Amino acid sequence: MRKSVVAPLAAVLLASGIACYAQQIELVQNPAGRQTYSLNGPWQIIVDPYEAGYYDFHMHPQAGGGLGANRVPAGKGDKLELTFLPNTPTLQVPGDWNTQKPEFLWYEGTIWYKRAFDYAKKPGRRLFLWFGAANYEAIVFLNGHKLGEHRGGFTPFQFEVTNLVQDANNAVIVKVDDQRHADGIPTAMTDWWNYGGLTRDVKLIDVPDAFIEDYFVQLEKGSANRVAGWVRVNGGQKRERVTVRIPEAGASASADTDENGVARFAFDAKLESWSPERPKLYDVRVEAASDSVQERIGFRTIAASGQKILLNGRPIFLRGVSVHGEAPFRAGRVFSEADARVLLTWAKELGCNFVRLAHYPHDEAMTRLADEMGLLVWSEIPVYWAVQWENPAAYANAGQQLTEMITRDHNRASVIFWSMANETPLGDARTKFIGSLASQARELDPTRLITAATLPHYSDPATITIEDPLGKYLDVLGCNEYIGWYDGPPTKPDTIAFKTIYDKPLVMSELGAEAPYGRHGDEDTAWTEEFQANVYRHQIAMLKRIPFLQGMTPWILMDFRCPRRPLAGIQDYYNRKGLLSDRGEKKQAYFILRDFYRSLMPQE
Ligand code: GCB
Repeated sequence: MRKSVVAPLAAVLLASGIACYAQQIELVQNPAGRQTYSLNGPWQIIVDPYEAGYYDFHMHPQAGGGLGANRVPAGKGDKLELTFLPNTPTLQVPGDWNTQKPEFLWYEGTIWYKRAFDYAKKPGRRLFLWFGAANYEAIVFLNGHKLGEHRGGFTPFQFEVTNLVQDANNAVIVKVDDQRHADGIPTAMTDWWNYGGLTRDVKLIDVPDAFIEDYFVQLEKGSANRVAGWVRVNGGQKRERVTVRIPEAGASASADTDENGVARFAFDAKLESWSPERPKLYDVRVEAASDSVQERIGFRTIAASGQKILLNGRPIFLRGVSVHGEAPFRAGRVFSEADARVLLTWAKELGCNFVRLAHYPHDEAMTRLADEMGLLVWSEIPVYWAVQWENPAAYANAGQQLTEMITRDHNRASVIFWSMANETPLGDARTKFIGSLASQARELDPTRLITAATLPHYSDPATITIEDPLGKYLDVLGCNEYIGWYDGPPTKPDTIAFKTIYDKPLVMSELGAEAPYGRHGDEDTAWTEEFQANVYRHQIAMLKRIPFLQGMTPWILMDFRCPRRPLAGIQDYYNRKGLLSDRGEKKQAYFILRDFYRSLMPQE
C-alpha cells in the first residue's frame, strides 16, 4: 500500500532549522478529467470528543484498532462498543459538520465518518481514494486497514487502494479532527470559523496501470508563444512516449519519459492570450501509451518589472477584492461550483479583475471558475499570524500544503500569485521560514509571482514605509493596512503617505471597516454603513497617491463567520467587514468601491 501524499521524496531540513527543499507530492492531476466514482452523499458519523475510538482509557492506541478496524458485533453476546450500527446518524459529504446540525456549530474535535460502497475494479486498472480536503487532520482506513494520515485542511490528498478494494461491501472510515494546535498551519489563532469535517468532494479515481499522474502545461516564462512543461507517467515503460496537443492551435509535441517517468517538452504555438477581458481557454490533450487526459487551459504571461505588474506584457492594475471560502446564503465552507459562481459573479459585478482567495487554498471550483470567468487569482497557504517559526515540523507542514496547492492549480491561467503568508510578525526565524517557502514555490513553479501580505510599518507618524525584510524574497509586496478602522479615524488616510525601499510592485492586500448591513448613522459613528463608506472614500483618495501601487484587495467581499467577533447585536460572531452581507445585500461601501473600479476600467 502506498501512501501518496505525506512523504516528501527529498525533504532536507538543515541543522540550522529550515532550508528550501524540493518536495514532490503524488496527486492525480485534474480529477475532473478522469474516470471517477463519487463517494459524496450521506456518511455515517460518530462524534468522539475524547477520541475513544482511537485511544483506550490509558491513552494507548486501541488494541483492536478502534473504530477504524470496522468491526461489527460477532453475535448477540458481543459487547462491542466501537462500531457503526445501521441506526448511526449521518452527515452530508462534502460539507462541514458545523453548519449541518445546530449542536455542531461550535464543536472542535474528532468526528468519525463511514461510508460503504461497492466497486468492481477491472484488471489492468489502479484505484485511488481521493479527498478534496478534510479539516484538519484525517486518519483514513479502508476495510480495516489504515491507509495513512493527512494534516492541513484545505488541500487534496489521496491514497492508492488498488489492492484493497473488493467488489462489494467496502468501508471507508475517516477520523477527522479539527482541534486547533499552536504548532499547526494555521495555528490556534485565526479570524475565521474552524469548519471541520470532510469539507470537499471524496471520490475514487480509476486509472490504467500506467497513467498520466501529473502535468504542467504553461507558457515558458517570458514567452507568449512557446509552451513548455512536463508530464509525469506513473507505472509506465522505461522511455515512454508522451504527447501534448492543443488541437485548436494545431500545435503538439512529443517527448520520452526519463528514469523518473518525467517527459519534458516545449513547442511553439500561435495562441490567443488569456486575460480577464477575454478568458480564452484551449482544449489541451495529454497522451501516453495507455492513458490520455484532457482539460481546458489558458495561456498568459505574468511578470513583475520594476514597480509594475505586466499581464501579457502590458501593465495592469489589479482591481481586486479579498474573498473567504465562506458560502453565500447558506453559511459554511464553500464546496461547489454553485457557491463559487455566486461569489465570483459578485466580484465581477463590483468591477474586479482580481480576487485574493484568503487565507488558504479554496475549493478547486473557485480557481477553475476564475479561469472561465476571467478573474486573476492570488492563492494563499494558511501561514497566518504567529506560526512556530523555529519548529521544523511546522515548516514541513507549511511546505507540504504549499506543494499541494501548487500541484493542484499549476495549470490555472487565473492564478498569478502564490502567497506565502499573511500578517506575520517581524523576526529572523519568520523571515527564514517564509523565505524558504518562497524558494520552494519558485522551484515548483517558475512561471508565477511570489507574494505575501505584510504588516505596515510607520517610519514617522505621516509615513508608512514598505520595508519588511521579507520583501527581498517576494516578487510583489502585499500590505494589509486598516487606516481609518483599527488605525485612527476615517479621515486619517488623508494624512498618510507611502514609501518603499523596494523596486517592486505593491498590492494593498487588505483595508476596510466593519458595519452590519442596514445599520445606519452619521459617517463618524462606528459600526454603521456610513462610517464604512467614509473609510473607503478616504482610503481610495490615499491609494490614488501611491505611485507604486499596482492593485488592491479590500477586506472583504462578504461577511463571514468568526468566533473572535462576539459584539452583541452588531457582529454576533460574524466579521462584518463585507461589502455585501452574507445574504448578498450591498452596503454603501460597495458602491464607493464599484464606482472607483469603474473609473479605472479600460474604456471599451
Ligand atoms: C486582518 C486579517 C484578516 C482579518 C482582518 C480583520 O488583517 O488578515 O484575516 O479578518 O484583518 O477583519 O481584522
